[in-house]
Amino acid sequence: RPGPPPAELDVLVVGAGFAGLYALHRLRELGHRVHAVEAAGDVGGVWYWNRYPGARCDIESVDYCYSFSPELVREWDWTERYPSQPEILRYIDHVADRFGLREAITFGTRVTALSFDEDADAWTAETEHGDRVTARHVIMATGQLSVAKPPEIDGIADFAGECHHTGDWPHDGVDLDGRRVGVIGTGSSGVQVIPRIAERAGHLTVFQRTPHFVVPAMNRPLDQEYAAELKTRFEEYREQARNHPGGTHRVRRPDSAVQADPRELRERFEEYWRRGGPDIQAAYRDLTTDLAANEKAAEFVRSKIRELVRDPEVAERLTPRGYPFGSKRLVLEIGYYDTFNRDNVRLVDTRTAPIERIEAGGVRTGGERPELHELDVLVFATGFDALTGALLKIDIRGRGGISLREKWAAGPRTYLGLSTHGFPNLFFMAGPGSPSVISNVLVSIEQHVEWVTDHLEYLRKNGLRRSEAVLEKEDAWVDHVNEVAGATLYPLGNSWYLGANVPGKPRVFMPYVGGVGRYRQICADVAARHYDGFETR
Ligand code: NA7
Repeated sequence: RPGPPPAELDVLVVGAGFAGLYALHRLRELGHRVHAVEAAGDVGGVWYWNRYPGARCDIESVDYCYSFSPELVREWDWTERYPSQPEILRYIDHVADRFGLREAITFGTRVTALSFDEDADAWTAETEHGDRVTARHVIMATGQLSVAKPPEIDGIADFAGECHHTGDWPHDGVDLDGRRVGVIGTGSSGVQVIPRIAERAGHLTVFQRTPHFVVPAMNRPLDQEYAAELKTRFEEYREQARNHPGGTHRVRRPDSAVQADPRELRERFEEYWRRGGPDIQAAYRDLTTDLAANEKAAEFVRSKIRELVRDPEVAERLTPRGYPFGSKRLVLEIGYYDTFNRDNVRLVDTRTAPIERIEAGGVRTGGERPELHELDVLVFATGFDALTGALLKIDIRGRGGISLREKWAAGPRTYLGLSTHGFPNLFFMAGPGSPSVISNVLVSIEQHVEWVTDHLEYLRKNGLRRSEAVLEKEDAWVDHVNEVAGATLYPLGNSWYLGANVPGKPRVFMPYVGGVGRYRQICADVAARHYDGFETR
């Protein structure tokens, strides 16, 4: 284990993924005494842990990158439309080297507790190794999808074979060749890993609870001429994304799917399908807000599944119904549907054949035809305790010893997704109540880091030691987050956006879907009004 973190800091950064690294870099440039503590053995955050075969980002590489350094933009070349996990990790590795960040990071060390000392106006952090760090401010860059959530099924410990979660994949890989493999979960991770396992396994059993809406990624080598041209105007290109509702360049077509001529509708959806990627959600203006319009897109995807999957019964099992298209995050595929045309792959629908327990030999399902699915390797692609999981894993105590776990027992409450009343000088990157998880997260992360570091500069210049979100402003923000979500179809999907995948987690729609550009403007206005809504002293 490397040396412990410094005992006294201006700012402690927790986490060394995309957000933590940029926060560390910017604060160091501004002359703060700053250091990061990271549980993993190296930089990368989710990309350090999610090493399963097929792991890939569902945001295009030319967008899934930092923009703060023009030199970095110029010197890095992506190779594919959607970047693979190894390529993203190489990029982050390059960033860490280029800006000499590793020397300011303590790896292999988990922060276990944080408590605020009101007299000192400072936080004390404790780590799993017994280190104690005092810092005026703490930036929580702990990730939105960083706490892997295994399924709650009896008997997992009895399984005699190997068992792995996609979000915590062994670094030396898993031997899949010729083996009997089972995958539980068919969200983004499942849809990525399933085709890659099917190519290698002797037999693959896929356990599906809810069919997701899955559309082609149409991944391909990145057109290098296009990439080079983009570099010549990258700042302008990125500025457009910063002011766009999704932090992207997606153009929402202005007409309504409900009024469209059926043939034209089909042709338009086909065009988006061929192009690949999630832009199909913007094929008509009302797909995310109007159920009848949404159903047209849903019906199109269902028709594609019937075309692509040879066995009609399997196609039917893969067909999503009963919730709106796009209300769970749209899943991008590379060879997913075709996997179910292979002889060595079987799809088990756990709604009709529920998983009863895991046994030494495999997975036992019930229903009309109870069965033991014998397996050598079991893969959980069951998702994450999203947005709040990593924050609530740490025992965070604010003013008067109040605990964040208690404060958020009925769901997270933040002001701007950046901070929470009762916990001064504590800032969240990509927190609940921010648009990050529903946007190009790199655009959101840069905004969070820049806003918070500007705020810390403001406090320093004005000799202020404490900044705390005002309760009424926080309440108003939570109401606003709910109000804008309520005007969309998002809350109708049983997704991790709502905490629905974690039994017992409060059902609260957590991301801010009011738009990245609008959010950015709100945050800028707050700053311009001397950080209105923050009580400083
Ligand atoms: P997701 O999207 O939360 O998907 C998890 C999948 O696991 C989903 O299909 C779940 O079914 C399934 N699941 C979870 N628990 C169980 C149990 N107990 N039994 C059967 N099936 C289960 O996680 P991902 O890792 O795929 O993706 C997360 C995000 O990462 C993604 O949106 C991208 O932004 C990147 P359910 O739908 O809940 O019925």
